Amino acid sequence: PLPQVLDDPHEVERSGQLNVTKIAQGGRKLRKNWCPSWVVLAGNSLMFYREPPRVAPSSSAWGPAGSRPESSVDLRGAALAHGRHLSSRRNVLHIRTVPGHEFLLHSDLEAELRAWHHALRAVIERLDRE
Ligand code: I3S
Repeated sequence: PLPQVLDDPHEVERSGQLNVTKIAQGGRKLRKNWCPSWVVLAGNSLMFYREPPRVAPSSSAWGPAGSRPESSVDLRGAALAHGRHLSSRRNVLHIRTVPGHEFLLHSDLEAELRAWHHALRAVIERLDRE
């Protein structure tokens, strides 16, 4: 199914290149597989694309034109934490969604990861109030 954001476009809160690994699916632990990903935060969704968009990101062009994200998660009720206990890497965030999907997000750039942390926290807090 298409993410809700396509029917009801929200402004992109943040997008950028991160290293991502899923570490659990529906509460079941997975083996780490770090991959670079173009990550987009919009509406109630965090979306993962294989490649960055070919056009400059804007509110109307936030993914590779005409393409769907490789995967997408609903951030309603999600838990956000530092991921330092889950990785030897620096600058890691841990996200756990209500259905028990867990992701680690990593950047070599500390400021970049901090900005993602703030943006994700703001969206999750907004969704908590809705
Ligand atoms: O938490 P882990 O299992 O020590 O994570 C490392 C492993 O997944 C490793 O893969 P193999 O077990 O297939 O060799 C990865 O290459 C590492 O990147 C993982 O650790 P970091 O600390 O990078 O999250």
